[in-house]
Amino acid sequence: MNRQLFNHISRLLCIFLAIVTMSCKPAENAKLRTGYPITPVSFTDVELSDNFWSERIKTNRDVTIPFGFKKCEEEGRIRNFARAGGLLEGEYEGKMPFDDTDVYKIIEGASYSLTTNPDKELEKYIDDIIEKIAAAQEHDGYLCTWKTLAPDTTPAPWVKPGPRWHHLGASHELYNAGHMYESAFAHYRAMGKRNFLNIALKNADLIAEVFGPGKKLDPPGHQIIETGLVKLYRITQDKKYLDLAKFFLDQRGNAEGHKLHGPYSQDHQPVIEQKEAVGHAVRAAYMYAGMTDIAAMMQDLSYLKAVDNIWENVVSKKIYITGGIGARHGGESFGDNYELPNLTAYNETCAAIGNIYWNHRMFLLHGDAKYIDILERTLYNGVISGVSLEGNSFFYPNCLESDGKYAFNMGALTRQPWFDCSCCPSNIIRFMPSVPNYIYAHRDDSIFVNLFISGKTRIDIDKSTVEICQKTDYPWDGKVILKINPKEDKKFAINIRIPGWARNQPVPSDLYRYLVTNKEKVTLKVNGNYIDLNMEKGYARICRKWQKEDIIELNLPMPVRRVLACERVKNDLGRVALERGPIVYCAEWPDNGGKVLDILLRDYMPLKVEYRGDMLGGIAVITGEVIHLDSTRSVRKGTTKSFMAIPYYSWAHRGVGEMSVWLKHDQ
Ligand code: FUB
Ligand code: ZN
Repeated sequence: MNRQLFNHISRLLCIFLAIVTMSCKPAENAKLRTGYPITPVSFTDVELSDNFWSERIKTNRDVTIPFGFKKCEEEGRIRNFARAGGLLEGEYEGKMPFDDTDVYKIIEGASYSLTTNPDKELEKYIDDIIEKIAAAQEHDGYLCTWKTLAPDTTPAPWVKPGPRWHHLGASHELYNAGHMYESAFAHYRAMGKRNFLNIALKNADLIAEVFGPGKKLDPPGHQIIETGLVKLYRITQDKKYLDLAKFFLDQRGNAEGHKLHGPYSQDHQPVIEQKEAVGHAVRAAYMYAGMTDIAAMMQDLSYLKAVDNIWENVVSKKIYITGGIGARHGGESFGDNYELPNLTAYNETCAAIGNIYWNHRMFLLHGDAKYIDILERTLYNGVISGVSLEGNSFFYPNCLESDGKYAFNMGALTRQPWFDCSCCPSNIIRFMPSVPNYIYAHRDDSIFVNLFISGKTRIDIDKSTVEICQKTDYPWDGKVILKINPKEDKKFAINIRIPGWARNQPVPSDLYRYLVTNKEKVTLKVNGNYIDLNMEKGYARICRKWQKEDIIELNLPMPVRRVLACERVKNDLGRVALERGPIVYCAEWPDNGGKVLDILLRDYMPLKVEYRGDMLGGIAVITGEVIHLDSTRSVRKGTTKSFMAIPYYSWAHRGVGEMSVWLKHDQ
């Protein structure tokens, strides 16, 4: 080849490589199309200024993310990548076949966190880990450090050693891949860099070569690759990834081509025929999220019908009042309909997070506030209970009752700093910075205000931009002020969610109900004038020509509510729970003379609310009087004592002892 031609080709190659690896602006990446009729406003366009979530997100950034990376360093998760890549000598160190996923999940959380709080050192640290991940990737794209380093051994007794793709029901190879895609998507979206994304795409290309019609037909034992592949499709618009996601889902329940993994892995029946939530709850929640993606993006009516059916089943028979799902420790699984024990409730933190991912998608598909009601209940209760206020200890299961003796949290009676299987801490890390994603959404000329959290946002609708500034003390107070600033006078609709709890409906089913109907009305004002609530699918819809500085004032009365469960929930019979606004309460031993399981709360006993800035990071407490039942007597007699309930998420910060969400009650 002559020198000139060589130089010319080299120049072209350089330009090509520059284009391929070029960073786009993070903000542009953040707006990747979802394929849903409704588009969420990206967290990169939402700036929080509240006291509740900002604090938690900051703790996640300052404490939990560095803590998680440190644990991954200490326990060899990062060394595994270096070893698999030949950068370091040594063996696989993990205790689980999916230890790689914790690193991916922490990179995901850290990437989101970097968009709001740039930090060059952290960015460089992540890039260094990505180099190790790249080194660990085999030439054809395969990536799973355990299989590369020690295919003939097993990190855990329940998974069989063997070559690639062996024992897929338990090997977690495709689960590893799915978390990698989710993380690479987040990293690309947040940082605009392709270094991680390229690894993910190469791996997905391999998987698309190996699996598919006429090739390997096994679906993974543990879902998540489905939503991960959909995200790769969103970036690349390469339909092969979307088709592969659907293929994996379609293979479930199809015994031709693989031995069914069974109900534990939701592999007992074709997914489009499934009506009841069964099996391992995290697997299920991720799968339902993936199915909702397929229903929306491929406009597949059979998938739509299936997710609608399963959702009805969960919401009317299988969800805890905290939004937790997955009642049983055995198999980390859903129980039977109405099987919702309190002391032994499993409610894995990951399952609650999965429930949020799923319900958000259901909202984006249907535009109904009932999905956000479930999302909000889960967010304020069943998810954040999973991490301590200090951000460095965790619940894996989230029980609704403690006797101070049953070691429900992987052998411990309270939160633990980490677990051999650390899926829950790393899921908290990846989820927390994305909370601002769930506040606003838009469709055509309509804006949705879903959550009440102080801050500012800019929303592009119908070729224009609207700024919204939200002020509220939610979840402690139900007053919300929204200042609307369209770029120019413009007619559009603002749909403000009126939470189910403010409409006398704790959940969108008859699983739970309030003891007494609250007669106080939700009110709405525009520029100081009361307006009627024009309700549509759980939203008060205000359609008008908006002008700069228009003000909406929403008032959601927040009395203390007593909640009853439907009679078929045996464990809650004769019991009452307390709620205020979106917060579920519990009674804990330090506030109630050391005991709470003997409490009887009479229905007529008045309850008060008091904000205590000095307690548990600042909480509204509920106080009153209760009877502590005398266990030696058969009749309901006992001693009247003062009572205090605290938000459920804030329990277990003051030592081990009794706690209960459901308290005995009578009239
Ligand atoms: O199997 C991977 C993760 O570990 C699951 O999602 C959790 O339930 C835990 O078993
Ligand atoms: Zn978990």
